[in-house]
Amino acid sequence: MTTRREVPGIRPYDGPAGGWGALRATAQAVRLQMESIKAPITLLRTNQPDGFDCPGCAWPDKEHKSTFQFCENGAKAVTWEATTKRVGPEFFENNTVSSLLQRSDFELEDLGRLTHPLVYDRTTDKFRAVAWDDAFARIGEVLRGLSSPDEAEFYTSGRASNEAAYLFQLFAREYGTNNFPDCSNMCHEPTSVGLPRSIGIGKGTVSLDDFDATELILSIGHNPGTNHPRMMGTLHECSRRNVPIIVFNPLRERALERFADPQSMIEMATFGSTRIASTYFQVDAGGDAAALKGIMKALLAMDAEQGNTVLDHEFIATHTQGFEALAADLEATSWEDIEKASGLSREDLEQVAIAYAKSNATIVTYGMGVTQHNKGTATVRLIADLLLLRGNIGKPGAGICPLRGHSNVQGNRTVGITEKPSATFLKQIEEVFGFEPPAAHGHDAVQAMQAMIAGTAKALICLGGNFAVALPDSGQSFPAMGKLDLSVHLGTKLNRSHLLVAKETYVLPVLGRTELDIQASGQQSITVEDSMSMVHASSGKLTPASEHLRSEPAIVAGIATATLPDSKVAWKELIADYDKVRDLIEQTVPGFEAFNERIRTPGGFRMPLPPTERVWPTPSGKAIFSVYGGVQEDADVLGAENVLRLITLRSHDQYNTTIYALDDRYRGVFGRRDVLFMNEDDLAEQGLEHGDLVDIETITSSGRQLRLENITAIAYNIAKGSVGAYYPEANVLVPLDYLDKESGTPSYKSVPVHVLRSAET
Ligand SMILES: Nc1nc2c(c(=O)[nH]1)N[C@H]1C(S)=C(S)[C@@H](COP(=O)(O)OP(=O)(O)OC[C@H]3O[C@@H](n4cnc5c(=O)[nH]c(N)nc54)[C@H](O)[C@@H]3O)O[C@H]1N2
Ligand SMILES: Nc1nc2c(c(=O)[nH]1)N[C@H]1C(S)=C(S)[C@@H](COP(=O)(O)OP(=O)(O)OC[C@H]3O[C@@H](n4cnc5c(=O)[nH]c(N)nc54)[C@H](O)[C@@H]3O)O[C@H]1N2
Ligand SMILES: [Mo]
Repeated sequence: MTTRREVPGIRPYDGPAGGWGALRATAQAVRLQMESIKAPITLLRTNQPDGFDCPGCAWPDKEHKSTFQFCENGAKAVTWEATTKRVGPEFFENNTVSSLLQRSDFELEDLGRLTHPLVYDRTTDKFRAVAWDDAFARIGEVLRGLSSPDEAEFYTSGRASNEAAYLFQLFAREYGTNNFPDCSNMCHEPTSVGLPRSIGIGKGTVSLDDFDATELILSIGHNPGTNHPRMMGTLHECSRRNVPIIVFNPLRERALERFADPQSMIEMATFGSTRIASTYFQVDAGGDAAALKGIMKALLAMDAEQGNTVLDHEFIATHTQGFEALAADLEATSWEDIEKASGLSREDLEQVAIAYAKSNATIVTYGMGVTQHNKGTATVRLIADLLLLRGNIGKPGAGICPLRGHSNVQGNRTVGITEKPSATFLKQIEEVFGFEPPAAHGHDAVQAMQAMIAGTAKALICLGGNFAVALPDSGQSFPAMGKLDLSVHLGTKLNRSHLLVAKETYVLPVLGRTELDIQASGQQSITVEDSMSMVHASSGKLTPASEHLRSEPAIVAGIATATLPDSKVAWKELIADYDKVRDLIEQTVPGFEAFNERIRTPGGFRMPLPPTERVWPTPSGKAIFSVYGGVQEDADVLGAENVLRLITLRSHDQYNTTIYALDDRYRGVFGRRDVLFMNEDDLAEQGLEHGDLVDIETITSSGRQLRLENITAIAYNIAKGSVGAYYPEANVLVPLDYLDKESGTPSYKSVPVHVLRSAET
């Protein structure tokens, strides 16, 4: 390799993921945020039977009663919330909103926990403390004054508990709208839309036990070392059993190559590590559909050659429909197109087909690398097709495993956060509560922002999240926040969306998941549903960050009572005892029978998943194969010259729009985030060198100019033609209308861009 110039903050990382580096980073997170005496106790309570659910990710724990599972990024999430830093009225007295907007996302949240309810005062350009009841009264007044309930948008972050989310949707539906933009719309919506069409339910079908019995794992488009760190323990165990793990990812992610388990005394003592991927395919960004079609095409060819012994024909005949159409489409798709679109060779894909044919039980895991694409829903369905071909759904050790994002994003959907509610759910609401909920479909996240840009949305109530920063095209999304009459944010820490003030803005500080929640009947717990449909209780243990905080359910109830004086819901009683909220969930949502009883057993219970028993809740009662048609997610822009595919991704030190620190250790980036990962050949073709300053420009169909300037291009092991930059900074480059039409999810991971040398300054 040629010697490269030194670029500040860029140093190759040669070790395995995990190991001592992870332990050091955990200690560092604790030191920066917490008193060292409290920290170990707090961390030990994470994911324990009587403790709180880790706010980090939705990966399950073995029955939620195992010994403490070490996880660096879980520790960061917990210490971020349990920090001793505070930001109170005095600080806001001394700082205008305009001045705060100059601070970085990292600096804003690093101010610490919010302590008082705040209202924006336009005359001083400052936030000041406000009494809870005054805030509720005014919010209620504005909401009652809108000319239609559909002028309000109700956003939910996947962090919200089942109880808070259920009350939130109940309030908004009684108020009169189905406008429920939620973070799922930016995340796993292709799963929620695609899987019901294929297998009848929009959730994964595997449990942790299946990983004990699996013979092959295909891991597509997710980065567990950073985003689902507790999954690394599972992958580590599988690898030690010699289960092949075939990875598809344009970037070489260290944790998918080698991992040292901090729980393993031997690996820690010997500085050893375990391979994770048995084979690593650097598929092109957006090339997964082509790759999946290639594997299936090879599989069908093998089946024909080997006397129909490769596919599970009995399963296909008994349990599925649409096989012929899939087979015909695969026949019509040429290897040439597959190779070109995937960036992988026919031989490679045939090898995967051989491994797949050999395995008696296969799991496919996938994340944002699959969903955040123009044809995300269609690609999710191809994953289901691949599994169905060999009967890999509804048998031990096999199944589909979408890696959910937020710790309760799946639960929110289950309890009614959806802009497209089913008729049965609405009927249940009407029967139990005696009001008629609206039936017309509401806005998802992108549509909500489009309505704000158009000026037709007037109020935005956010149950958590950083709405404007998470959405694409900041150049339009940021100013749209200012057009609103009212914005209300329930949050733990200050973020940019709070500062993009509307005519009136309230920031309402909430109790975090780690904190004690005491209501009239005593200490409360909430519930969450993990990626594998396990529902369990979570109870905070820490003293709240401030005596003025309220719980999310209590704040929702406060706003609801002020907005709907004649509400049919007994808000006060529900808040006094969350068991009563759960009783209502039980009465209105299927699968929650004996809810309160079952969450009192350690580990909780599993929501019904009919496909695990080969029951397919589709209209025909069968699992349904899909036809993708072609291999490209969008053929239009590919003809243009020098087009690169921009992937926007998370660093190791970030939680969505929350930036914990500026390092991305496993990718060798330290103290900075203004970089563009590029393949060496792409650098050379563009006449660039490692360390050069570049501007990135999106190729849009609308003619809108989307540009990010003065980013440092760095040579990286990434598929040729694909480039990578950090979210949320790169959101200025993502077009708002460039999305998967079936699910509405933005194509955050395949933005067509030009990369140009920055003008000399
Ligand atoms: N610590 C931490 N944990 C988190 C989060 C966090 O920000 N920080 N966020 C939470 C949330 S909300 C979510 S949704 C999840 C996200 O978890 P992931 O799904 O892991 O999300 P990303 O980091 O955005 O990207 C995942 C991977 O997709 C790859 N990729 C990009 N494009 C493609 C492609 O076209 N094909 C393939 N095969 N791969 C591709 C990228 O290289 C990257 O390795 O994590 C959750 N957990
Ligand atoms: N370019 C690009 N954009 C993306 C993505 C991408 O990969 N690329 N990923 C998308 C995905 S998958 C997602 S899920 C979104 C998420 O994006 P975000 O909206 O950023 O997600 P959150 O982590 O929910 O929001 C962070 C905020 O939640 C608040 N918060 C933290 N804990 C609590 C709590 O307990 N209660 C309340 N009420 N508030 C709390 C804090 O104030 C914090 O500022 O971003 C999407 N945007
Ligand atoms: Mo997400």
